[in-house]
Parts: sequence; structure tokens; C-alpha cells
Amino acid sequence: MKLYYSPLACSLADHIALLEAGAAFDRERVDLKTKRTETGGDFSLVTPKGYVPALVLDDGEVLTENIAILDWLATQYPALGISGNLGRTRVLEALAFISTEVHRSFKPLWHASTDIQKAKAKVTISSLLNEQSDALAGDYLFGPAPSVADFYLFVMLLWAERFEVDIPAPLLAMRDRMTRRPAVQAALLQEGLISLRERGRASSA
Ligand SMILES: N[C@@H](CCC(=O)N[C@@H](CS)C(=O)NCC(=O)O)C(=O)O
Repeated sequence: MKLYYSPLACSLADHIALLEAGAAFDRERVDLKTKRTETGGDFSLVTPKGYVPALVLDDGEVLTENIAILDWLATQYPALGISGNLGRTRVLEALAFISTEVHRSFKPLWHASTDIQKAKAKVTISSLLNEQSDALAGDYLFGPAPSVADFYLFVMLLWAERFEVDIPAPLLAMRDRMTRRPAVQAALLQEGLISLRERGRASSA
């Protein structure tokens, strides 16, 4: 398996999920502006969509779209999902909300837009995060263990921090809890988002 990713992009959720699962995989960084990969490859030959995440399976099938990839990972590695009758549906429900409501709302902050559009986006995101905060069922969205939906939500919290969007206290606590997980530390380190020194500090906290 190979994950195509870009540092701090939404592909970080898949990166964390693969590490949490203990999956054997390779990773290749993509420059989203030039569409070249770190080995000099043409990313548009991997997927004409030109965006991350893309997960190339061992049989050569290429998966795109975060909801589909995270759902596939939770199917392959059930510890990343939720058990029970409605388990998969509830996780998909959360993934769809995070993708189509929260992630989409960040667009004016990542791309050229007016100050008014940016300010409106921050208000919208803050209100969506409040909804997610109310949805927490303990430590994470579905209880004491994180699912793929929590990994995606975690990335949204890192984006919120970057753009100085208000984050409700329970989600701040969830972000900190998530940050301390060894797989999350490894993903952040591999994407160059923290240093080895910071990783040491987090694991001894
Ligand atoms: N519909 C896609 C969107 C993924 C997406 O927005 N990826 C961003 C990074 S978070 C990207 O690669 N943007 C570069 C581009 O669209 O050219 C999904 O849900 O996976």
C-alpha cells in the first residue's frame, strides 16, 4: 500500500489511521502546487483528481476521497471503526459531516478570499466545531477509543488552531489527548509538523 500525502493536508487523517492500525505501507509526499511527488513522479498519473489523499492498494487499485479511504481502512482494521449494527453507518455519518461541512468550510481560509469571507468562514467553523464537541461521547466521538472519524476531526482541529478559529474546551482536550498517542506523534514527526524533541516532550507528558 502507498499513501500519497501532503504535510498537514487532510491526508494526515489517513496517515494516522495507517499507523494506528500498524499497517505496512509506504508514503510519498506530493507537492500540491506542482503535482509532482517527492520522487519526481507526476501525481496526476496516480489520480487525475490531483488531490490527496490517494491510497494505492497492493493490487494497484487507487482509492481517493477521504471518506472512502477512511471507511475502507476501518473495514480492513476494525479497531479503527465502531462495532454494532449501526457502527459503520455512524462512522460514515461523522466522516460525511466532517468532510462536507467542516472541511469544506475551511476553503476561504486556505485559498484567496476577502477578509469578510474569511471572518464568515471562522464563525461557521466555530459553530460546526461546537456541534462536534456536543457529539463527543467521552474521550472521543464514539467513546473511549478513537475511530477514523476522530483522526479526521483531529486534522480539522489542527487547521482551526492554525487559522485561530475558536475551539471549544472539550475538543481542545480531545486534541491534546490525540496528540499524545504514539501513532499521532509518529505521523506528525514524519510529516515534519513536530520535531524529535517535541515528540520526546509529548510522550513524557
Ligand atoms: N474531495 C476530496 C478533497 C481532498 C482535498 O481537499 N485535498 C486537498 C488537501 S486537504 C488537496 O489535495 N488540495 C489540492 C488541490 O485540490 O489541488 C476528499 O474528500 O478527499
